[in-house]
Amino acid sequence: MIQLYQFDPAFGLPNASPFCMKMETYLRMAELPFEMPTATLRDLQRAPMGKLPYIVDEGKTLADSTFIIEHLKARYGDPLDAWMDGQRKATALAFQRLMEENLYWAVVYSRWVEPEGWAKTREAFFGKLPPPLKWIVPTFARRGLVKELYGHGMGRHSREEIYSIGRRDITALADFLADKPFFMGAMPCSLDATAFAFLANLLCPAVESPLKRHASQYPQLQAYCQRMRSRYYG
Ligand SMILES: N[C@@H](CCC(=O)N[C@@H](CS)C(=O)NCC(=O)O)C(=O)O
Repeated sequence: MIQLYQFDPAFGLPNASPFCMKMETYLRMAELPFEMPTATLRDLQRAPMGKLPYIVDEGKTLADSTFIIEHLKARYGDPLDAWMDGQRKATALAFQRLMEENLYWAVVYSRWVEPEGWAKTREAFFGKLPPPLKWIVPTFARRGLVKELYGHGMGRHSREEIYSIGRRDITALADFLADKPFFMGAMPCSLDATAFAFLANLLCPAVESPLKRHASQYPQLQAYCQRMRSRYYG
């Protein structure tokens, strides 16, 4: 059986990491049996790319949610995306990139740099570590992410600019979803795994941020998250 290594659930969500939640949601949507061994700090250190999620499938370790999904499609079939034509697939890829390569960094800023977000993030990701690790590891992890944020480019913007970039992404998602049940129309597809993971993380009651306040203005985003949650995590 597939083993999925990810962080523990937090913030009342299946996962506070959008990439981990995307992976778990995809497995549920594709109805692939999987188990989740409790991930430890050692699992993170063992992760092939130093990040979670990763999976072990019949002895093979695979990292990166998108590469993992490609592997699963090749091995077990593609029940979610096979119905889409090239144009739909291209649009889905563009929205996936919007969330994973751009909006993600605005979320990182709100959670890892802003003091209020950091207090919650620290507890969610490191609260269960034994002392002295729970005092040391968060500081290094935060330092690393601030560096990555700067390397990506998002971290070079002012606070107001970062939230303005994030707000535009959220508006684009809300306008594109509009009154459709799923992102690409009447049928769910793998983009919904990413979208649900990101939107549920943005809207979760546990963490306040300007991004959350903006997303909350769109009832279709709230309704979408409720729909996805009851359909796949019910
Ligand atoms: N492209 C990767 C991104 C995974 C990722 O960024 N995971 C974060 C959590 S959201 C992580 O494990 N960070 C730990 C670290 O950077 O040390 C994917 O799609 O799986």
